[in-house]
Amino acid sequence: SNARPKILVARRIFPEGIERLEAVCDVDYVDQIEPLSKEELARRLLDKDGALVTGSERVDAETIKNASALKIVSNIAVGFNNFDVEALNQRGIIGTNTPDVLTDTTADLGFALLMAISRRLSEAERWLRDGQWHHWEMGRMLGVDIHHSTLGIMGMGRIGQAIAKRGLAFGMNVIYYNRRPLSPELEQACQATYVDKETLLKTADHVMLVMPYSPQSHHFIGAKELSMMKPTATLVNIARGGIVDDNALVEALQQQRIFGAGLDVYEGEPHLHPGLLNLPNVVLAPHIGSATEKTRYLMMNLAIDNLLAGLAGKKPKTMINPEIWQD
Ligand code: 8YV
Repeated sequence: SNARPKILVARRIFPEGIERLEAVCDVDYVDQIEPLSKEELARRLLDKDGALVTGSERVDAETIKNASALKIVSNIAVGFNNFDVEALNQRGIIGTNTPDVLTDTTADLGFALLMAISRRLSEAERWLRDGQWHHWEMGRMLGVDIHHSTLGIMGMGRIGQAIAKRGLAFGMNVIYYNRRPLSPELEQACQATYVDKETLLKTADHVMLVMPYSPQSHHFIGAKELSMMKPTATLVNIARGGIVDDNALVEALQQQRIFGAGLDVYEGEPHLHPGLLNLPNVVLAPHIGSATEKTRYLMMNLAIDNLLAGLAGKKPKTMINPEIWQD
């Protein structure tokens, strides 16, 4: 008789997910919110056919080296910079992610951060809670406008395009930079104009980062780029830490060389550059871009669908390395 597949669930997920998996697999469940160490992850993978991981487990040549039965690793995240795809490909191991289901939710948070930093919401609330509101004042908490300004989107994938559409509704002029321009049809759908990186930085009133992290996008925004931005411009990062050089960003914010930054992701998160915590002109979120109840369930269930498909020898819906698939 066919043995049930052995799988690892490397982090706590919703109980419904574990129930789905336990119905058909032998589950090694790491029911905790702390990520496994690299060694422990490698050890637990030794006898597994498949694994469900999150964006903070690093899956590379070393972690999968002795996992001789491993067929598939399913990431509960759209970003897969935690995977060494080349190492997976060499072993013929399937990798999957969770695109589409989180696009609008993440675009919403990008817009929330853009609006919050532009209108100084966090700073204003801290001031109010601090008991400082005694009089109306003409010059208090002056922000910068969002409507009818120029929105510059770096990285025009699914989430970038969803942000562009939100920008349109605010009457914004939308420009974007991407590795390559969108097709005329897609450009038409979000009324966005392709520009080079420098033009975007110099002309945007609001810069939104939505590109994948890779060695090529490491410190894509550093001191030089920040110095090209308008002093009234805002910067939002809902992509990945490491795309922004946080040292350079803290310095630019301390010297008020840009208006402010709205951040959901950080270099070395969950540890933040200590300078960020002391700045008034930032809005800081703890990597919650995809965090709505509906979307997190959709992500979990898509990741489980992918895992179960791969284990059953079927092509998973959202493979990150379809090039290794043979019918
Ligand atoms: C994940 C994310 O929740 O999808 C992504 O790429 O950044 C988030 O939606 C996070 O990576 C944990 O897996």
